[in-house]
Amino acid sequence: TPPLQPFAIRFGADNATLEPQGPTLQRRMSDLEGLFADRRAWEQAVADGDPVVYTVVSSPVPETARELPQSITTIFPGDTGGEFWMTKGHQHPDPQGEIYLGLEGHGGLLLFDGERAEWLDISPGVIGYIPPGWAHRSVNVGDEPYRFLAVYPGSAGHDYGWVLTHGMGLRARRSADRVELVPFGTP
Ligand code: M6P
Ligand code: ZN
Repeated sequence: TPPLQPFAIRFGADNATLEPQGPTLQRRMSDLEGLFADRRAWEQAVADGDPVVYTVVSSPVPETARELPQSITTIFPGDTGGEFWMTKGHQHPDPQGEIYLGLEGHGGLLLFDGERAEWLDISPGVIGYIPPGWAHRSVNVGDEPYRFLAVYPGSAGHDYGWVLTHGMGLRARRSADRVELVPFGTP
């Protein structure tokens, strides 16, 4: 594929869209099988309307080598069995970095390199840096939609199986009025 020509990309209303826009996707609860600690609660949520947990809108920049795609992810507020709603999370098959810029709401960026887990609070105006080799998952810890802009190398790729095999080190649980980070194995 030849490189793109220069062009401007604008945030749409409420920072929810990019214009021009490329591919979009919606992930429902049923797409998050095996990710929440409480499987019964997950099954109940799927049976109980299978809500949209998050959406991703991308700019038209393709996921190809040397290009630099961007996307806005919106995670809706909620918890399943006490675990805050979150993205599937992935590792880059080609270890390359990525940044997340907080746009709306209050979230967290969970990072795991297979041994160490880190948690970054992300609010509007904060950039979370994802170094090469760290799997990453975003979590909405607030009561409104959490949105962030992601910018990532087009050849990084998405490995979802890695997270199913290795976990993410920590889970983010609702505890009274705050976030409780618990070890991954804790039910
Ligand atoms: C961000 C980026 C995307 C990713 C999306 C959803 O926008 O990191 O590459 O696809 O979040 O996360 P996931 O792929 O883990 O569902
Ligand atoms: Zn990524």
